[in-house]
Amino acid sequence: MKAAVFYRPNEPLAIDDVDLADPKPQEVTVRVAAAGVCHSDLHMIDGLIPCPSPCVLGHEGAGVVEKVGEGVTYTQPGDHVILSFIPSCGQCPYCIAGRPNLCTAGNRAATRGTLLDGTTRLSKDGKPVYHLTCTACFAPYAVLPESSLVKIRQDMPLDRAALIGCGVMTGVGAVINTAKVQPGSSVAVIGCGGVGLNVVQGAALTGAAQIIAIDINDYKLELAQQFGATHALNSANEDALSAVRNLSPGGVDYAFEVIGRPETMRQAFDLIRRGGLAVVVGLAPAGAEVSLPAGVFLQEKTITGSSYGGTRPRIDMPKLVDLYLLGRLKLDELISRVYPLEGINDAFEAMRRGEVARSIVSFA
Ligand code: CND
Ligand code: ZN
Repeated sequence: MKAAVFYRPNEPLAIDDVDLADPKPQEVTVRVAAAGVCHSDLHMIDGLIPCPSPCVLGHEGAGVVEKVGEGVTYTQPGDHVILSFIPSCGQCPYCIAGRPNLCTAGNRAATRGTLLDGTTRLSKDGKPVYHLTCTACFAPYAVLPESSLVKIRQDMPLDRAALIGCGVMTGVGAVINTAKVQPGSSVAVIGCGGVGLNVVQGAALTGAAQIIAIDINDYKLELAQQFGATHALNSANEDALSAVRNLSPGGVDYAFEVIGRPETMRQAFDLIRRGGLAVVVGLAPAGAEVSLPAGVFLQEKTITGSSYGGTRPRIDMPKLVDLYLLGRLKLDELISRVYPLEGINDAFEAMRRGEVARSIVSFA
């Protein structure tokens, strides 16, 4: 089959023929319907975050179960599923504590680019090809661990469902699971791309009173207002700190960094009030550090990261599907463009130029 393969940073992905073996025990083959284009993959293409090579990218997807390996009990052929980009072993202390997004084996496999047993089902000319985050969904078929699948209602359109696989879950989850934003609070969101717009809509869902969208692209700020932002600030033209202090004296209750830059992570910390919470969602380049003003620790501010929106995928994702089907979660508005697999590099260029909320690759 054709797949989008990463070989080296700072090069377009290759649309190459790769082989996909049958699922082993506890694994499943999924026919991918659609895959969203997320900036994490672009960070790898840009060489900011390490990526095993060669590797089929794509970590935001949904599809239909085609085949199940021995011992699979959760799913059967024909099921509609969202692909979760962190599998879970179900047995480590994190999984037992209800934090499968931190699963030791799942995170190890996801970054190493293998399935949970340390091997790959993808290959080319008999040599292993890695599966980004066990999903590798920039391809018409994927083999995943059973624990990477989340069954969803059959009446949910699969291209919309794909977005829940990363951007929507990561953004809404950062608000609901990680920050637990309270109704009536003030929220700043720095970076309103595919993930940040979902932080904005997550904040709107929780009933935040003030949602201040910050970006350097006016188109993203317009989108953020459609997604529930009450204020929009272009930080290329005005100083975000003083503008936010004017809107929310003393600082906001919660600030979210959704870009992946140390400067804006620091900005999120500076924007919160005493006792406030800053949440880092963006992925920083490998080796980057953030410095914090030591004099303000007695202000009891908190800064934390949010991996995959702190999700327990099989609990949260079906709820997001229900909210969409009830008309309470915006997904249609996120899909700016639809590309065939061959257009994947154009999709990343459009993201780089800031032209899209999200693009999807469609295999329909
Ligand atoms: P996308 O490119 O769609 O959005 C980034 C936004 O940031 C754009 O709207 C830019 O205009 C804006 N921006 C860039 N620089 C600045 C700046 N200096 N000040 C203000 N705004 C700026 O990216 P995305 O939404 O797909 O991804 C955002 C980050 O989230 C990225 O780092 C990605 O790797 C990360 C992420 C994290 C997780 C997780 O589990 N935590 C999962 N997926 C993606
Ligand atoms: Zn992502």
